[in-house]
Amino acid sequence: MGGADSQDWTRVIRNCAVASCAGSTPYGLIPQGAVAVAGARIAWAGAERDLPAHIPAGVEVTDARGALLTPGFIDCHTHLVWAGSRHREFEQRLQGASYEEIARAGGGIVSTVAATRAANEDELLALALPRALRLAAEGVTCLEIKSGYGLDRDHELKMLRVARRIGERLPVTIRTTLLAAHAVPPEFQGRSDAYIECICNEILPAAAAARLADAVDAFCENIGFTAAQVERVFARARALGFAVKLHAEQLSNQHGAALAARFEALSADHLEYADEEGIRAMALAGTVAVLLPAAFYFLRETKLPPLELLRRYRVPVAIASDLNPGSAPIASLLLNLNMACTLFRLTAEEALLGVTRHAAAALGLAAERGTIEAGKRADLVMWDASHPAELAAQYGMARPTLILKDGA
Ligand code: DI6
Ligand code: FE
Repeated sequence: MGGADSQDWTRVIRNCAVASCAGSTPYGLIPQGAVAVAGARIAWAGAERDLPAHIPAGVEVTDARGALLTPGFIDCHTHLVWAGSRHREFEQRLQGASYEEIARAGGGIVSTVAATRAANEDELLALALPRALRLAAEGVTCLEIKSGYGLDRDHELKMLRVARRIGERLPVTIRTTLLAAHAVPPEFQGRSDAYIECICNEILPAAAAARLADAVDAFCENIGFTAAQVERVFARARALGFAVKLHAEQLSNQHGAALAARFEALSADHLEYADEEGIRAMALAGTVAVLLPAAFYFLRETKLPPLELLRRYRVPVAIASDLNPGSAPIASLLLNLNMACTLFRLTAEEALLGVTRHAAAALGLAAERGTIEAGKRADLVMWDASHPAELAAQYGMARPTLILKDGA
């Protein structure tokens, strides 16, 4: 893995179990490994025995004493900017109301919209920062944040500005996604096609001009938007140069996965109700499957995503928190790592690749991040653990002891 030319090294972490998440061996594991950093990038990774005998003076050397080293974690699907609370809805669901019934009755996403529209940028930032900090404290060094609770041009752009400001306040790379097609806002109730027109003609161009979004997403669902409506949003988004991703087959089969693949989406997310046609289309398009166990768990869903089909068609599987106030108010990617195995039956290795290498691919960042390989950004996490399977095999005990973001 790269030549051990130590002249431009700034830091070496040695005597560690390196789960590189690269290559094709389990975890890309280098049991007695070492990693050298040069500024913001990984300069070399390999076996401890291949380190140069003499490490130049001035290079900071950390003896990991056998501790586990992983790539920085990437949470590739969150809605963590919002105001208000959905605890009333939680109580309604405990009384037997379903998520869909509540949404159709005007609750759900729309109830968070009112509170988010009423909050200004600074108030939203003050609410969102602690959530992002919780994720960063678990080793998340790259985070995707969606809009979707503004549902008009000014409030959607306000949300995206807040998301960007989180990246200025925390050592976390932020990727922003415009999710104006999340729900129909009150002023367009009963006129969903008119709202789609507003998204295509007003909100998307404004986000493109302001350069506030890295991708465009939509909620393709019977309580969201139809495949035909999503197709109009995606056609406009791609014409404006956006990458796309899609909330697909979360509660029913709308053939959203195949639609996402047709637009060469970076990812299709949720996928509990995806069928073989959709999975095959994703495989051919290189679209990543993002599974969201916290939403499955919190909504007490029973239909498991088709993991065997995803494996058979070799579709990369990512795992993300889906952190949002309604369906996944759980600010922990580590818990999702465990639930990916306990609920969805991923292996511990698949789950770790799901929050590193495949999560990077779901954000279009595979060339830069997600594995410990020479040339990639030096986003690294050392853990008070010694084997990578420990991270999925428990919750709340394995903690980061060192987090490097771009080498610092
Ligand atoms: N699917 C979800 O589970 C979230 N958004 C989506 O499209 C729910 C968002 C919310 O309930 O606030
Ligand atoms: Fe989501």
